[in-house]
Amino acid sequence: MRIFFNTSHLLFKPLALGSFLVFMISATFQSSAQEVVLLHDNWQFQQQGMSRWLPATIPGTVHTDLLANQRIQDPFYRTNEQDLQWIENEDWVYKTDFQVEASVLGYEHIHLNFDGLDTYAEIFLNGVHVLTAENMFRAWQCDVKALLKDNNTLEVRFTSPMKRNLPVYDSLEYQIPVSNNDFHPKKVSIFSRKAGYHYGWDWGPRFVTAGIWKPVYLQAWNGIKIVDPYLYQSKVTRERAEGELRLQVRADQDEVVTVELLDQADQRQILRERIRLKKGVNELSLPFELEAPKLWWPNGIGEPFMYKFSVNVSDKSAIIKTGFRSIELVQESGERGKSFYFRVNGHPVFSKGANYIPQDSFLPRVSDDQYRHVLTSAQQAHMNMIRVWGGGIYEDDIFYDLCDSLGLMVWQDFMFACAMYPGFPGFLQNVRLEAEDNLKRLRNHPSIALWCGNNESIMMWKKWKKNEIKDRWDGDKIKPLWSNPDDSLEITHAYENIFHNILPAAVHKYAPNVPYWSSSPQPYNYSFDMDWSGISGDYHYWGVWWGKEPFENYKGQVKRFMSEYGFQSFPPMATITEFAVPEDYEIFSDVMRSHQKSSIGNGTITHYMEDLYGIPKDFERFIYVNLVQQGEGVKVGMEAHRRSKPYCMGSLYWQLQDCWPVASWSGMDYYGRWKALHYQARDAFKPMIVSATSDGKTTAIYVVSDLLEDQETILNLRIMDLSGEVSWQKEVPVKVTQNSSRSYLSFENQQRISDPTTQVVVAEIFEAGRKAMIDQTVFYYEKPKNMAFEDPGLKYKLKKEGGGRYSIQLVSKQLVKALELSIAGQDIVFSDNYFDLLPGEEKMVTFLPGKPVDKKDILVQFYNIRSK
Ligand code: BMA
Repeated sequence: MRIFFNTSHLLFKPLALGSFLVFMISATFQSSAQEVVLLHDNWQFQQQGMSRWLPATIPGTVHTDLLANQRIQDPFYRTNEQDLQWIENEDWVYKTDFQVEASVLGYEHIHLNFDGLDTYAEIFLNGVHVLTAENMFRAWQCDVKALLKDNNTLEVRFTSPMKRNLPVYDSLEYQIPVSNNDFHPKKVSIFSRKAGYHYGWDWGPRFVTAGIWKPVYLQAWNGIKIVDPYLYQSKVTRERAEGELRLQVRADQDEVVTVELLDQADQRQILRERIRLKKGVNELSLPFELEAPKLWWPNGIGEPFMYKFSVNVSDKSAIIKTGFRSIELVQESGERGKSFYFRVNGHPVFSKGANYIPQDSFLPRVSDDQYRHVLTSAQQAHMNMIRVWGGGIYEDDIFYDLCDSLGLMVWQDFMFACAMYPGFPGFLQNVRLEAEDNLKRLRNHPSIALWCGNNESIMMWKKWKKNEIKDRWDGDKIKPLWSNPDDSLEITHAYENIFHNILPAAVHKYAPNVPYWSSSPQPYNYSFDMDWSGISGDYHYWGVWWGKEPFENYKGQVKRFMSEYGFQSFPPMATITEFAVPEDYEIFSDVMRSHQKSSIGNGTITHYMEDLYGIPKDFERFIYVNLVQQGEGVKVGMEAHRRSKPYCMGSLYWQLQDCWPVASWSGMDYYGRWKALHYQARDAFKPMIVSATSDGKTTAIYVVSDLLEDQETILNLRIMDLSGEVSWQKEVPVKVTQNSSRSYLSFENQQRISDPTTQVVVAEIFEAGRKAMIDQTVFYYEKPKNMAFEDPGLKYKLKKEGGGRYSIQLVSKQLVKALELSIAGQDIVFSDNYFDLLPGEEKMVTFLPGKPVDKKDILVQFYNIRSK
């Protein structure tokens, strides 16, 4: 079972109903002229061709229903994934019987709604075919007024995506290139509009799911219906917000109605107009103005203020939650290329954050608490941007509601990743409608800062065309990439159609105040022959990891906007014990390897470990060192990016979290446990940091500030040995300019550092008057394995603080490297973890456990002694 910490009880709510509930509430309480009837009860499912029906949970997936009925073992346990691949080749049928009350049947209009069907489904109501679905990302509706009775049967027949698409694959003479992340020898994932990661990824298992994965319900109403209300913001300043209330109103007759927009907080009327409706669908666009709006700001810069408006049309009402902000993607030519950054409310913002993948292979079981934990953790790590990566899903409404309220900007990919796509007319139309559905659903969210066409397709296409990456391309030798230049032209045309025609046109039409960027990464919003040096556009840097370059290379590879970079670790032991048993505790065991999907994963982890930390023999110790190396290594990148501001204006590491328990690039694992990386991100992404760097000759101490105002501070620098003896010290008052990065102190290494194995630099920045410490950094010249660390003589005591909180006070005689704290049997987020403890300086770490803690529950690891 998946348990999340830091939340009182893990309510396993089957799904996040988000704005759907808002709709229901407004329907129930604001008008009797409409009603919603959820159809989630009484479902059964069957493998096509088998006689047995089993109970099913809706929303859900075939895999989780099979699991609940004990037809399969836990898909995430040990190597079970391998035994469950048959499920993707079968067809599945779901059915329910339901009653409809006379009061509902009496409505003039009744629609059947599916908010999500995964993926190929035929729907029958009372034996009559009412819908065909073929896109997981779309919502489906149909008029069922004439078919509904007191007692009804609803049947949903799912066709296997493999059965459906293998013939399509076979019918093409050439291959449309797909990366090896699709684990099947015949890569059909691109023909289905279904989450790419379901077909396998280099951090995810292959579970090609099927099912009713989002709510299904009847919607009944009389008279008028409000559809897709949208508050379009054409201009937003501190003084005024201007725009249009755009909506569709469906009317049964010609009539005159009053349309009203009210601020729910104070019932202030923003707009009121009498409108003459025609029978049928009316597209309305009504200008509004709001004086002195409270603005929506990204995390760390200001409050992400949200408004809640009601839109009233005659007797109907809908809710719009939104925030006012202007957002621009600024690409201005300068001496060294072209900028790439987001200007929010006129203010250039350095984007700090991570890439986000879906939270589970089986999406409907992600609870609201899990969304809250993951995104609150991002906000606590001072992130202000999350990139929803294109191999997953357009996320649930609750995801965007949380991003809105936490001040997390969203870089939203359309769902295309690491592949080229077909250009069949039906496919293109499917994509067009998918874009329309999702843009309409999401466009009121102020957090959405960018719509991006795809992940890495254009970059890979360039490589595929050059045939540069044969080694990453050996999964599919079944047929040639293309047999003649026309095939390749066809693929190029499909690309242009989707990413330079259909998607930008849809963004322009339905969410016109959000910028569009056709692929990540790319230097320009595009041409096939681009200069990839990174002097413009966004950049994925994988020299560290794929290229086995040293972490130090993060410093030399700083481009305008780093939208991906990262390094792997295994999850913490508490998570490994969930899927493995002690006999599996070896990274090359079958079980551990099946939870390591990167082709170069284990070899690369050990390569870096050997070089920097040494490889412990003991498995648990190996896991600890792996966590430390991931956190410390990736942090080198984060700091280098921030120091390079304003040349570089974004740092999004790969990846925020996981979709199952696995070795991956994530900072938080599947259970929401913070790895060292997430702690390091929280440290490196603070609004103001002190950061040291050396080019081998000179050491420079930088202060980076993302704040809106200048700050008076004191910068203190010490060079000390491992027992705390200071050989040189300097303190200067520093006025840190708002939104800047600058080196305020430096020294020649040769003059100050005589023995890099025993000396470190400690830099600290304090508020003026030496009040509170803002940030501290410890800088090393040597690899950890070469440092002359000794047994530090660490002492610590546990103290009960108020409100259920505890503190651990730590002190040591020698510098303690990478101190890891954990509490036996509990999942805790500490006020600090995986830190270096300075000799002789007491440090207090606080935490809020779920149950009382005793000193013997405290587990401490540190790097100094490498006995094992
Ligand atoms: C990036 C992503 C993913 C992948 C990751 C790690 O390029 O876009 O496709 O999982 O690298 O290899």
